[in-house]
Amino acid sequence: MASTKNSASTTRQKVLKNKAKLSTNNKATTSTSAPKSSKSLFGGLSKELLLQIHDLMVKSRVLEERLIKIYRSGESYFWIGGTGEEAWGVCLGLLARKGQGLKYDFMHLHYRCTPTLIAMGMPMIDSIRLMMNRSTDTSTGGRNFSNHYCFPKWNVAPVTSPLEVQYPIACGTAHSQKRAGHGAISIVTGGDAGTAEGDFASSLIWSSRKGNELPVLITVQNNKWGISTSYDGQHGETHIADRAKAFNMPAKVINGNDPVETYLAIKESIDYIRKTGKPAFIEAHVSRLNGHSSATGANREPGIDCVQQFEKELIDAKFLTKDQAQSIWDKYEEEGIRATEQARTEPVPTAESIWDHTYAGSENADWRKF
Ligand SMILES: Cc1ncc(C[n+]2csc(CCOP(=O)(O)OP(=O)(O)O)c2C)c(N)n1
Ligand SMILES: [Mg+2]
Repeated sequence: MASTKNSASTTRQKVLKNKAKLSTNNKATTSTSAPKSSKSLFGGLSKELLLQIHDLMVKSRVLEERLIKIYRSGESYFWIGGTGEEAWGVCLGLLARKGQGLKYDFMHLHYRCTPTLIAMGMPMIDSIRLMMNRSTDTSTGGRNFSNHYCFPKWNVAPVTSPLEVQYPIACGTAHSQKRAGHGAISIVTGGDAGTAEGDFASSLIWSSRKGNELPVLITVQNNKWGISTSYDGQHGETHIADRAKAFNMPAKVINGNDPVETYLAIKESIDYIRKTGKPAFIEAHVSRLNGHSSATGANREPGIDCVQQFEKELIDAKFLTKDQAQSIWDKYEEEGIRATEQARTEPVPTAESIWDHTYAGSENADWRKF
């Protein structure tokens, strides 16, 4: 694991140079310049915030590893999730304006979003109930698989299995938010391979029409893989963010394994969108630490481990001792075990409930009559 302070800050500098390159190519991307505070090791973020980010990253990692254990023990059918996206996802969740309705941000997330929801305050048991298909699962009543969350109370739209449909939907909520005028924005996340879909291209078009720009933060988590297809053979563009430049959006390429760089970049983009009502774009480079999903084994794979890396930086800076760090891991391990034991006692959905929340009662309700 290359996780010294020096290598972390070198990576930050490299990415900031990269961003500078993007912004010199396009006048509209001047807001991509490096935040002043990025010169210092932790970008001027407070110790309290850094420890909060670390705590939530650990919580998210422990939860995902618990979900994989549940899958392996035969208590669930499928795992897909966000190990490797903790730095990115936690910062995003902390920066979103959380609530229900047009005064708050809308979240259109993909299936690696556990860290974002943990940062927004989701208890572990909500994720475990979904994983174990319990009727007590508030997202889907036990009818969808892991990480396919839905929390209307926080404007978290349902995570979809078809890739990228969330991108144009985000333009829809952003349109309503613009009309309402409360300064709330829509935020959309998704993978690199999915950007091949027309829905992604549509979101660039709909969000950036001159005079009709929309307050939407369009993001891509680039882990360089789409199941088993590598990025390099699939993309003619150098950066996915280059595509946003063509639509005159401020576009950043960031190291999404670095929570400090990520926090500062997301904050700058969100501030810009709230102020101008116009879209912004972030491509975050992240790891995919347990492969695509349980379909490929969910085994640990090589890649930068953002949680371990950040923890080492905090310990080196004497913001945290090794013992304190261990007790955070232990605390969440305990919470995960307790939540799993609780979920085991709860029922799965009944056969009749298959008609709940469908067009039951309408002429199209019963497929047997088609
Ligand atoms: C429209 C559509 N096409 C194909 C799939 C099958 N599929 C599921 S995940 C995936 C790979 C997606 O890769 P990427 O967008 O990079 O996201 P990642 O899984 O790497 O986070 C594919 C092709 C799908 N779910 N939806
Ligand atoms: Mg990918």
